[in-house]
Amino acid sequence: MKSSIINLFKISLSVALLYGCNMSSPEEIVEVSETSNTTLSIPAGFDFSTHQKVNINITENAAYAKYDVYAYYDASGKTPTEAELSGKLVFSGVPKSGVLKQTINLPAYFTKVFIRRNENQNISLTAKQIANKEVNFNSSEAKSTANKTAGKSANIDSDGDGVLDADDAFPLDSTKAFILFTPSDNNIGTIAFEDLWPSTGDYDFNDVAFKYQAKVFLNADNLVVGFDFAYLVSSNNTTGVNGIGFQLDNILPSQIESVTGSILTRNFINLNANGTEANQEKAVIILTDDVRNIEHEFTHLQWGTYIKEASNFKVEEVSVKFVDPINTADLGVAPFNPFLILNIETKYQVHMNIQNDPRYPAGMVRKFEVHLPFMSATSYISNSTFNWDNHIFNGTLDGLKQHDANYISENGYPWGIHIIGDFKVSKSTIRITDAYNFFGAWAESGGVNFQDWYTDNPGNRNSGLLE
Ligand SMILES: [Ca+2]
Ligand SMILES: [Ca+2]
Ligand SMILES: [Ca+2]
Repeated sequence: MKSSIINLFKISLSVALLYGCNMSSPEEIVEVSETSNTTLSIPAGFDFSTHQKVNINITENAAYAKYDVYAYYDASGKTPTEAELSGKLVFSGVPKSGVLKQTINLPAYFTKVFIRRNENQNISLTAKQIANKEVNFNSSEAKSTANKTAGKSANIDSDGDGVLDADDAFPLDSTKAFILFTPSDNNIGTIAFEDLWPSTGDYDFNDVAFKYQAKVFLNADNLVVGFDFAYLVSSNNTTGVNGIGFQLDNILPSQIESVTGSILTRNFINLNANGTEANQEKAVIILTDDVRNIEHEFTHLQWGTYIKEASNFKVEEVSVKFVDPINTADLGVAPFNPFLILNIETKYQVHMNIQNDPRYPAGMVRKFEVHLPFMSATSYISNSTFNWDNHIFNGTLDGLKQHDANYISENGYPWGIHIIGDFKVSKSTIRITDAYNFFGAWAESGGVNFQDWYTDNPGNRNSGLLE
């Protein structure tokens, strides 16, 4: 299974490199506008999210039916073939007591989901409009389009979990039956951070960027027993030591049986016995304490030089198991509450003493975090009694708290952005507003206009300004 994930990431990266280097067309002529330093006027409360959390509510009238829910978008609105749905599976399940509910993350511009129902090989595929971030489906709506009598399989349930072998993603494991993917079974998401917080950055969003795919394992009751979080750091344009992780905002550390796969080598992260971060109110999972840990090869850094070769990074995976099965509503939707751990001082040490090996700067501490807008800092940060250094930024602790309130800068920008899909970051020092023509208009509309600003639709982006 892991090799297929690696291929998925590799394919996405090679496509990114291909497009980044070789594509050229008239609308991609590089022209940095004179509005580079524009301050964005952001409607109050806008969180810069490019996605929507959609509740899928399925009501089943038969005793047993298997569902597959797909995320698919076509501007023309046509119904996809089964082949076109390949790779776009978000989750599967068999309703329990007639009910199947999950919450999924879809790009904001998606208008429909596609629900495939299989009741004893009577198969239907129904397009359902998303209304008020909900989809309600009743099995009476299902119109069978195929009756594959020839392929009827015996009603075998080898592991006895109540899900037939043909429908069971783990036919020999009674603790697991289905998978919920974010974004889908053959797609990845991207999280990109600015690392100058709380100073305002250059907003190129390429300081630390990583791709991810989450696979949440569900049992026959459609409850979560664990999940895998695969990730690939695709950008690390910084001389500091930056870690990455995420908080499960509604899960306590004690609900987690184990976390495996965290890559920690810098001795500033303390873990509980179960692998969650110590001294945290909520469950915090650290992916790595230094994104450079996961390069294939050492690339020597000096102040002002960058690691740019994404192929130097490899796919890693963290696996989480729960003590007792939990609701997906409690788990939240991947990528959960992701954050960057900043060690700003390491930058300065590198800067001031270039002879030191920047891989091992002294004085790394668990201090600053950068989150997506309106996401909360971990309790480690909120409860910290650390003597905040004022020299790094022109502010007092009060000033810092103001910055901390929503992770949106005074000039209206976030320090992190999450995209459902393979997001191409800007070249260094190229502001996102220059690389992406409609980012500014999208943000100032509160996310209403230009919802597909980050896609490669004609006119959206200036490829010459992207990595
Ligand atoms: Ca089974
Ligand atoms: Ca099973
Ligand atoms: Ca930057």
